[in-house]
Amino acid sequence: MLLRQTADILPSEITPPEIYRERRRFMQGLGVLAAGAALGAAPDAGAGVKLAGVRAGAYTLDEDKTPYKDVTTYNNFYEFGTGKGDPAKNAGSLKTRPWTVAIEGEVGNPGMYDIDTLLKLAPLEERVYRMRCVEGWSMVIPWVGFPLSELIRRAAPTGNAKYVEFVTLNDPKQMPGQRSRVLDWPYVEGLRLDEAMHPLTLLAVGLYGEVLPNQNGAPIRLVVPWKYGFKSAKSIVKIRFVEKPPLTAWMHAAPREYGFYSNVNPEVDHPRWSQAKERRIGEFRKRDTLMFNGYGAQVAQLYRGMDLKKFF
Ligand SMILES: Nc1nc2c(c(=O)[nH]1)N[C@H]1C(S)=C(S)[C@@H](COP(=O)(O)O)O[C@H]1N2
Ligand SMILES: [Mo]
Repeated sequence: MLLRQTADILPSEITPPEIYRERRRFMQGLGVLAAGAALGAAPDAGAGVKLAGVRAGAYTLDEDKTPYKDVTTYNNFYEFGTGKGDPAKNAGSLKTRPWTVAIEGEVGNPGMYDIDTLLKLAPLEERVYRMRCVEGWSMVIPWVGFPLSELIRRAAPTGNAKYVEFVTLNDPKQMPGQRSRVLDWPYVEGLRLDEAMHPLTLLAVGLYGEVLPNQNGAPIRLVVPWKYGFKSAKSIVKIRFVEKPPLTAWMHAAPREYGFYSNVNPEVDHPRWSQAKERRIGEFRKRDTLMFNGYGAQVAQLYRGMDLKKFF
């Protein structure tokens, strides 16, 4: 079943395939693609393809953006290896078309969305967000996407939907890192329904105005800027509405170290290291990590009355 697909389509569209192919032929003529392959760059279909009709979003930042090069070559995406450079090197094997996202569970409108329908679900916005990895590094990334709430509204959660589960593709043929058992695949993440509905919570389909590179979670990934980066699940194939908190991949792997909430909090250390400071990629001197990654004015009320040391 498809969800109100025609009524909600808006004129924001990706570059038509003819133009993309023409550009690719042009670049092939120049030897650009061959050179990229020789350097081991991921031959991902998305790289360099502009997204059309992107509006300036409601949230931006007065901080320098992390260079595109760093955003796309220093990654965590264990499905393609555990080294920071592995995703850029290996994610070329991910096929992002055709791609469907299943909407399941406690909703009035379950169904399958084709990725190209999803791209037209709501106007695409640029959102410049601070991203903080639990490992202690951070970046400022200009994402392109739309609020997850747009999709949730159409899914029409029932009264039993209290949490939302996000599931990444599970296919070791395309994701060679899944042949190793570092995590129990597929990668699963979760949010409380009110966190998922929060206007800051984004479904990202691009960055720097272009289609999302595979290593950043193409064709569609979550972005939750006030939580540690691992909450922002990549290459999503399923969004499930449930009554109980989902068992996330990291909670399953190390329950003492990773809680369900995982809000950025300089006062609650990881059992093996401090979370008080961070290194912004490209900078030398460490910065103080901000409560809720600097988004406290927007999100602190979601956690009023909760002991954040207990609900880490
Ligand atoms: N499916 C999946 N999603 C994932 C990860 C992963 O290994 N697999 N890594 C997470 C972590 S730890 C971080 S910090 C961010 C990194 O996103 P980026 O590489 O786009 O900056 O992706 C998150 N999403
Ligand atoms: Mo991370």
